[in-house]
Amino acid sequence: MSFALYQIESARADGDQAARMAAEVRAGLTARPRSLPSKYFYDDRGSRLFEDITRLPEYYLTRTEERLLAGIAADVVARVRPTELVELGSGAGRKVRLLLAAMARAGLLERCVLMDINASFLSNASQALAADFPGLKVHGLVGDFVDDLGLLGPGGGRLAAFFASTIGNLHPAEVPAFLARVAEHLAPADAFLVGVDLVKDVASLEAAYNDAAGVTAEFNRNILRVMNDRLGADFDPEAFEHVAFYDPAHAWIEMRLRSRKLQRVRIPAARLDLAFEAGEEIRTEISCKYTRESFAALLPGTGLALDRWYTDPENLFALALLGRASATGLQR
Ligand code: SAH
Ligand code: AVI
Repeated sequence: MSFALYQIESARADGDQAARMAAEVRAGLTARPRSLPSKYFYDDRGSRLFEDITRLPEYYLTRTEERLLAGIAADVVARVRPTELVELGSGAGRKVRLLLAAMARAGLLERCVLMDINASFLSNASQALAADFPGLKVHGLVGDFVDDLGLLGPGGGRLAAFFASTIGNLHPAEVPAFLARVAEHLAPADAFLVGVDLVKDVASLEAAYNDAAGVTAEFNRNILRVMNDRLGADFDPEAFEHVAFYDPAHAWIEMRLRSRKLQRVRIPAARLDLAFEAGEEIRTEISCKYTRESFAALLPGTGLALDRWYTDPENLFALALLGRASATGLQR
């Protein structure tokens, strides 16, 4: 008889999380332009909608990254020789399997740590990995990869991964500090593998965020349902229109929700009573697109340096393998 080995830990108590969410939402919706933090897309419905997005014909990101990863997993494992794999923002935890399999083939696999803000997706993904990789110790961390990285503890034999171009959902000004915090949890021979969506023609970029089936629009509006469920708000999601466009000056896709009419919204837990004009918008997400140069420009001073830059033949997406700056011999 064999036991699936997995355990789940939470970064913070539910009450603390609710208070933080209320404060963040209040700050975002009272600022101009109004915004909501994109991490609040991901309740169970939002996470399922993201999974649906990954299968859309227009959304080239997931299939391109998965193919690329399948081709380089053995090379990455041979270079880093990790015994532990960490995935930040793990979602359904599918891609990580390609690295775990390569680690198992190399006789290295011991432990996997998944971190996500969605507790039930995290628990399902942890359980499934523990069942499918016998003997693997799986640790699920419910937390925010911006604020709760301390839960990871010190590195050593660690390969951390951040797929999907989720790094693009951070403002570029926040990325160096984020990378520096990741570096604090890596030992000198450890590494960080980061999925990066690349700058390309505007039509392909905009199609990926304006799919014909309307799944991205539902995903976008889901953030309002999350506000209703968790903060007692009375948003009518259908009274907001999905907007997504490429901003070449910032090299990011911006998603917004545009009020279809003059309307009033109450959010009791955030102590808000808001009036939206017809046409008024809430920014819900940025999704930054990089080149090798613009991504490399974020690294100096972070303690991480670019070791390998893997791309697909069409140059749609990249996986950047980052090592500790001192360990790769480059300047910090
Ligand atoms: N890694 C998966 C899922 C990517 S979707 C893939 O490659 O397909 C982004 C994931 O990050 C979601 O599962 C979401 O719940 C999680 N997420 C978003 N913001 C987060 C945050 N601030 N902290 C922790 N997890 C977050
Ligand atoms: C998770 N993240 C990388 C996705 C993206 O493409 O920025 C989220 C998403 N937003 C709209 N479609 C998908």
